[in-house]
Formats: sequence, structure tokens, C-alpha cells
Amino acid sequence: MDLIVLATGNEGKARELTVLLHGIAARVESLRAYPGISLPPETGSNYLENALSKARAVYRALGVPSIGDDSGLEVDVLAGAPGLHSARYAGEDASDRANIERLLGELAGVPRERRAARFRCVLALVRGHGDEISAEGVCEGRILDAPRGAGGFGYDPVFIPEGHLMTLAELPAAEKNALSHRARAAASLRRALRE
Ligand code: ITT
Repeated sequence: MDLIVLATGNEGKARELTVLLHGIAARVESLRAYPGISLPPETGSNYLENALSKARAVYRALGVPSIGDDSGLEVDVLAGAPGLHSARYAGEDASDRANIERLLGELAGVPRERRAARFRCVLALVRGHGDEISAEGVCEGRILDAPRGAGGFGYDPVFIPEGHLMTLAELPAAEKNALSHRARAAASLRRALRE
């Protein structure tokens, strides 16, 4: 592939995907290069539907292969919330900080051993009408009771991956990119493309 356009308006995702998908196409561009394109509202009932609808929208608009990313944080004690609604947990257009505040509020008083959670990411590549490939990645961990670190985006400051002592916002970007849900989904997408 000569060019892939990332179907995301989230700069944090675009930054990570540009690194994680390096070499998959001669060039990987973000939607920043195409300000006229807007993504459809997220009305799907699962991550795959949403990831596909973002990539299809960009494919339809530009006629070049596109990858959509739908992802979220699933907290066991909250029955999987915020899940599909992670981006707007504290309301439409909520900031990362507001979403984290709501999450920590919901978890107030919950002890460390009951704060298990995971990030999930589904990537969908649309290369043509009916030519669609998807892949999923998961990163297990737990939610802290206060934010730590300035890297990453979204809920990274309150998420500690299993087997680590630092949050995803404290770990260097290269380390997050070695173990994240998005890294695992990208690796799986590469495998699917080789098959
Ligand atoms: P696009 O639809 O434009 O791609 P979005 O931010 O609306 O951007 P989602 O609907 O997939 O994307 O929401 C995913 C939310 O889950 C995101 O806004 C973050 O709050 C959270 N999230 C996903 N991946 C994350 C990560 O690696 N680190 C921290 N939070 C993450």
C-alpha cells in the first residue's frame, strides 16, 4: 500500500498508530491532513462496528485505504464501564481530566484488589468495498486512586499495566507501545495482512 489514512480525530491515538503501523504502507497520514473530513457519530453496539464505520467513512471520502480505531477502558467492578462510552464518560466532548475524575469518583472506596481493568482496542482496515480486515488487542491492569504521570492520553495516568509499577502515563512512550492494547491490535493486524 502506498498510503494509509488514520480515521481518528484523537491526536494521542494518531501519534501511537503512526509508530505502531510503521512500514505497513509507504506513508501513514492522519486526518489532520484532511480537515474537511468528519467522522460519523459512534452509534455501533460494539468496538468493531465503530472502528469499521470510521474507516469506511474515510475510505469513501478519499478512496484510499483507511484504518479506524475504536477503544475503551473496561473496569470489572463497574460491570465493564466506561467501555464503549470511554471518550464521553463525563459527558459529550468531556476532557480526559473530567473522564478520569468521574472514574475515580465511581471507584471511591473500592480497594486495590477490586480495581482490575483492561484497555481494549479494535483496529479496522478498509481497503476497498468488502475488503476489510480487523484485529483486537487487550491490555490488562488496574486503576489507581489518583493520577500519576504526564505522558500518553485519556485514562493513562490512572492505569497500571499488569506486572508494572508505573502508570501508562509514567512509562516512556516506547514502553507503552510495546505492551498496549493498541500495540497488540497493530501486531495482530500485521499478522492478518501477512496471511
Ligand atoms: P476517534 O473516534 O476520533 O478515534 P475517540 O477518542 O472518540 O477518537 P473512541 O471513541 O475510541 O475514540 O474512545 C476511546 C477512548 O478510550 C479515548 O477517548 C480514551 O479516553 C480511552 N482510551 C483509548 N485508548 C486509550 C489509551 O491508549 N490510553 C488511555 N485512554 C485510552
